[in-house]
Amino acid sequence: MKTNRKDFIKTSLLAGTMIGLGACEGIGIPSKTNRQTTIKPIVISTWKFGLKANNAAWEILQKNGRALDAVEAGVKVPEADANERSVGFGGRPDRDGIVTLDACIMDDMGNIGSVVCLENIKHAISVARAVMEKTPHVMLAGEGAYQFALTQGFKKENLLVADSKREWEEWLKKSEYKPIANIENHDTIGMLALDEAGNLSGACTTSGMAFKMHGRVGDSPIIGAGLYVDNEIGAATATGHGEEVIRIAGSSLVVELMRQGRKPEEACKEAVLRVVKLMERRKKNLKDIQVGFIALNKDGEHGSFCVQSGFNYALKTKTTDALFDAPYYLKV
Ligand code: SD4
Repeated sequence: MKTNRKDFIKTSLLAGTMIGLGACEGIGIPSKTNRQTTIKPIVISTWKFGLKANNAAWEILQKNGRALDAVEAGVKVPEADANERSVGFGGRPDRDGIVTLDACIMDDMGNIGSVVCLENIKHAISVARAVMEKTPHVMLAGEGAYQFALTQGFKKENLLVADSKREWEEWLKKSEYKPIANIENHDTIGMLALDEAGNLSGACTTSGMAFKMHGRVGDSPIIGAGLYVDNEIGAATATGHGEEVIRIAGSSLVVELMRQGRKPEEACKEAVLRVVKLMERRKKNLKDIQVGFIALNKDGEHGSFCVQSGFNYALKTKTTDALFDAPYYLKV
């Protein structure tokens, strides 16, 4: 089910009314009333592939499983899908024709793990989790990450599918790096979950911007940029042009804004306004980029905001399983 912005506002207003009765999911724009009950479990994730990913996460959440296990299982769905051309197996390559993956994971205890520029391993998120749980470090890069993955039993696989190879060969004819907002499908899955026990976790995984320079790292594997979780406050994750997300330490900022009292959508909006401000200061054209945030607070309220139309996110609770268009800044 896809919900457009108009329906989203309608639903949000209805939700705002129902929160007062203590009976609703608190969708979208926050209520002014105090929430009586926390919505849990709940899972949200970026883009349309989030719908299927949420279902996998839900399998765990509905059995009172940990949010950490849920987000890992959830994002593994697009990672394994060759038709999802922006994450894991089937992801688009860099300009040298090499698929390199970035991923990170964070739990309710402040444990973190991340891999950057990982090659030939499909489930980058599980390698990130292994970094978190089995090493004294929080981030492994490139060859070191790959060698570590092999020691943990991950199998070497060719991640470059025929369609991606063809697109890359086509791209080489002009070799112009001009990522177009929402168009090149350079999407990332970021997922946030609150489990029945009231604990939050998040995961983020991507093949990054198509035709990036070899060695380029985006926001997605950087804790604080592509993902942040504070189990006392809430969690946030980002998608879009990673350079702009890193510039404002995006996901950490969203969580800090929630700590200061902003509802999830307000916090996401304020972070997007920071992106806008720094784009304007640098005299860059906002139309050339997309940045979207999603956020989930400790009460199970969620929200989203992005630079321009086109970004959507998936929500799953006991009563809702839907895709929503995120509200956006750029109206023309
Ligand atoms: C990156 N943020 O590598 C990722 C890409 C993405 O929608 O999310 N695109 O910069």
